[in-house]
Amino acid sequence: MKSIRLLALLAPLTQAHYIFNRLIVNGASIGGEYAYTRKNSNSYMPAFTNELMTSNDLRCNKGAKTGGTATYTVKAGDKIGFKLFNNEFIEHPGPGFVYVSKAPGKVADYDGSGDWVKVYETGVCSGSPGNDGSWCSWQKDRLEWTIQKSLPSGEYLVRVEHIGLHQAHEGKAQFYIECYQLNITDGGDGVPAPLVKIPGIYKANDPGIAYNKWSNPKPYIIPGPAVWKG
Ligand SMILES: *[C@@H]1O[C@H](CO)[C@@H](O)[C@H](O)[C@H]1NC(C)=O
Ligand SMILES: [Cu+2]
Repeated sequence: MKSIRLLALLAPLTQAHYIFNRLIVNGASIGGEYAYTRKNSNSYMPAFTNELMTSNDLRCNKGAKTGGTATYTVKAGDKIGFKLFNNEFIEHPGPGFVYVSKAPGKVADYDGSGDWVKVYETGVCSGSPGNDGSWCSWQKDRLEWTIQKSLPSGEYLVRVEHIGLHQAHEGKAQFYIECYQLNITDGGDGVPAPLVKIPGIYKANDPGIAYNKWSNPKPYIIPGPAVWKG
């Protein structure tokens, strides 16, 4: 009885959480859950602002490790999808991002301590940021990034992130972060910029992190560095 009531309480909350753990390449699903995604100990639970801003966990989430994940080979120009576990949908308002970092050697052994570049972002499509449906990623089952053709070839740590803003006014933005390992071939001779380190991309009081969507929401300012266009 007690446990049933507890489940009923928890179900709507946990259903709203999500994990980006399925690789999609040009519309085709590649491997299963976590085939090329580093597992982390948060699973579908979010990490919160106060845990991440100055922590190495901001790279690939808590408990994500080097060594145990396979790497998939794709081509520059491919459209990469990061699909949610269990055919779920993004049902928190907020922005989405992809950041990449070229590994100095094998990406499987790379901890993400080098330079990163933001290669994709999505924010408000139309309407007020206070309305959940205004966010481009609302009720999508994945974030998608087309690899810039001029991105240099190499093994990359690919970090996908969605930030749920519904509790951000209480200092509790919800971070959903997963890292993929991609071997990108047929790349170009672009010079990705600006280069940033993680942690270091966000501050707790950035207007896009400590955002209040509930009362007279201000125009949303996307946090982090500019996107490299390629
Ligand atoms: C990356 O792709 C190159 C070119 O196809 C290949 O030679 C290399 O073995 C691949 N590396 C990994 C880790 O898959
Ligand atoms: Cu949630």
